[in-house]
Amino acid sequence: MTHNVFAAIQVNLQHSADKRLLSIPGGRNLTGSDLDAESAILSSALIDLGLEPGDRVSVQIDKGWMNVVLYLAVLRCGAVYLPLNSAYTNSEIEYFLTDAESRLHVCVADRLSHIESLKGSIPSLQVLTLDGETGTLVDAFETAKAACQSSTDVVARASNDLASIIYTSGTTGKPKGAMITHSNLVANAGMLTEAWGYSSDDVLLHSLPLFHVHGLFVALNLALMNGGPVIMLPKFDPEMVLEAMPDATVMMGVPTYYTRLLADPRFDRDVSGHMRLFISGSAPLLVETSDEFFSRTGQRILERYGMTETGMSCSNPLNGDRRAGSVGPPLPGVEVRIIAEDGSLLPHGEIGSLEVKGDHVFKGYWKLPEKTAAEFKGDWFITGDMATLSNDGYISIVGRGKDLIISGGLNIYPKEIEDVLNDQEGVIESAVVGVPHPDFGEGIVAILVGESQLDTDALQAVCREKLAGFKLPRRWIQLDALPRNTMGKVQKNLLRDDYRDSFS
Ligand code: MCA
Ligand code: AMP
Repeated sequence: MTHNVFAAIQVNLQHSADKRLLSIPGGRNLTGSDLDAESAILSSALIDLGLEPGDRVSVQIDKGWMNVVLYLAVLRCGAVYLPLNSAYTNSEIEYFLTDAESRLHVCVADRLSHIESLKGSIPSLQVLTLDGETGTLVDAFETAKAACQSSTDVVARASNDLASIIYTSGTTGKPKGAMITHSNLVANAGMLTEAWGYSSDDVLLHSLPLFHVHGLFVALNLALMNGGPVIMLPKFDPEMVLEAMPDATVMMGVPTYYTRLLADPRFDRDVSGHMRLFISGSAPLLVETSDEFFSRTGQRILERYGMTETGMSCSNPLNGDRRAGSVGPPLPGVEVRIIAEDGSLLPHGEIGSLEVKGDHVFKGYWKLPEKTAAEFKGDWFITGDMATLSNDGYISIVGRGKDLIISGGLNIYPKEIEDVLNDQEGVIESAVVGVPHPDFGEGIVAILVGESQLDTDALQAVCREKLAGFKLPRRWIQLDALPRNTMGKVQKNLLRDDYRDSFS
């Protein structure tokens, strides 16, 4: 028996052979049998290129149906899918490909020459391009199709074998590759199916990117594992979302999606009337947003909580009390506990470090056994989030033990930006903080100490060259010194208080 997660998806593709499972408005519609057949062809093409089970396939492309076929083909041939945010700059990409020892990289044609230049340091690297429906990946697909190379086999994988590596940043050092196994994905989709009553009758409105756990494993996997149709938009755009909504039943998004929908007066009970479930996660959903959404639509957004390393761990109930400000009880099969600084278990209501345990928890960080060991206590994974557990079993995330900014659902570790700034001439030191932002939840402020008056335009330009656009500070402050406590540690809480109105 194989534990390849693709096998679990394939059963549903075959049950829904003639059903339209993936629709791109204004573009292609693919049935279950299309997805099965085309992933078989592309999987043969990948094997033909020399790809072996366990090889890493890194992918930085635009969202589209071919992205879905590629994802399925990579799983099918037993390789490891490594999605990358299309906003990452060339220097960010270089680190991921080198660290992961990528065997195949799929990118847009514009990035090709840079990736080709990495072949000297990553000898086994091959590169294919994909721009919408054209590129050398499509050529490889067509060649395999013409040669009738479409092995229907799904390459056998053990439950603990890797299905994916997704990089996540950290408070110290370089981003770490979270190793996600086939059984992690099957387990998490099973939990969510049960918790959210997901079925083949559901139609998912998919506007999230396909390069994070949220859009790929929570949204897409859940729908495909249930044989449920997906309406896939290229990105979150309120106009397109409002148009597709009357045909959908479930939507998943980060809080920014919901605040942007609420900002549109056309979003009302009529447009949302066909929907059975709106789900929010990746960042805290403000109680005001939840309440405003409820009064506008008559529906309470269901908030859930998870991480790249764990997939989803907690969710408000489908039936029962969906509590604004809480992420609900643990999902079926998940255990949670709240731990004090001294390692003891805390009673209900007290704030402590949230730890989780279950079949959804990842295998560890790629090539980093010490970091992995440091973040586990036996089978318990230390999330780095601060939380409380109520008497009736609801978790509330009340803060972060880690120095992290979440902007529009994207995680940003200040250290990465501070490292770039501190390297610049004239900068003595810097502190980067997140403060309330009406659209993104949190916005980035850089506070600098310089030898003389600093040229913030020049600093902005350097950041833009080295860091993805969503990591750029949008407000710049220069001080004579950073506030420090008696231990010499920068007091970021004071800076956050001082500049909290920067975006209001
Ligand atoms: C884009 N920009 C941003 C962000 N996104 N700035 C701050 N925060 C952001 N999130 C900047 C760009 O650099 C650019 O600036 C300008 O905004 C316009 O870019 P564009 O791409 O057009 O922006 P947008 O379409 O308005 O995108 C905003 C968005 C998007 C819709 C909120 O970021 C998004 O879809 N976020 C969801 C991310 C997600 O899937 N998160 C899940 C990960 P400039 O012009 O100056 O360059 S967390 C996860 O998976 C865990 C497991 C979980 O719990 O879910
Ligand atoms: P990532 O590392 O990108 O997977 O992001 C995971 C982090 O996002 C978690 O550790 C939390 O800090 C945060 N997060 C995810 N969902 C929620 C939520 N519903 N409420 C508050 N924070 C969340």
